[in-house]
Amino acid sequence: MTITITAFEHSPDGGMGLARDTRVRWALEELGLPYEVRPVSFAAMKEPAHLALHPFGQIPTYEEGDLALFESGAIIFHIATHHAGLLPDEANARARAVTWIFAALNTVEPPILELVTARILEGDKPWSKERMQLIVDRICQRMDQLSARLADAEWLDGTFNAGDLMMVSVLLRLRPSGVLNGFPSLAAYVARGEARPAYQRAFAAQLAFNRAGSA
Ligand code: GTB
Repeated sequence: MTITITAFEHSPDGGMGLARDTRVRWALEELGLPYEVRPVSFAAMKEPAHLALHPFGQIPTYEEGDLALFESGAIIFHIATHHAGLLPDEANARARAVTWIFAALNTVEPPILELVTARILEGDKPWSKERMQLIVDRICQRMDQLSARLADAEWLDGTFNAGDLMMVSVLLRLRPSGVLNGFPSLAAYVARGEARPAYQRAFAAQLAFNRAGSA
């Protein structure tokens, strides 16, 4: 059955790979699963046809036969549980990998998103600088804890799995702020993720897609 995902028709980042279709593409590339991408404009995202797929009018979505999913975490969890290669076989290791997916989305991503939102929506407020510093402090606390856990390991728990894919994807969003540079072991961890051929293919595909869209 054909897998179809949705992506921005024109990503605001111009193809830097920060929109969340990239992480879904990455998971599909890791598993060698072919997929199609349907571009969606900002206007179309809020139209009934797309809202039927995604109640919040966002990308990415995932369609395969009768199944329609939204939320990048749920999509990657679905892909990883239905195809071998992104989750360990051993039950406890598998549960720990799933824990890292949740940790990336629930514990690490929120303050990173808060920083992005504060920059875009509150950057002109008189209190913006102080608020931004508070958010950066919260992010740094998480980065300290994460780098302590990663220590000298290559990946978070044994071999690369969907937990690392999600964590690297979340940390990539932090890079434009420069905060990641303060955590060399995490910057190296992200670079290891980016160096994976599947990530490279996913990144190149979304870049080509964005360039074609803006041509
Ligand atoms: N929790 C959902 C998930 O994980 O799938 C969040 C989905 C989401 O935020 N989608 C965004 C979206 O559709 C795109 S990825 N936004 C349009 C809207 O809400 O109307 C977030 C994103 C957007 C832009 C950049 N960028 O340009 O750098 C990076 C990330």
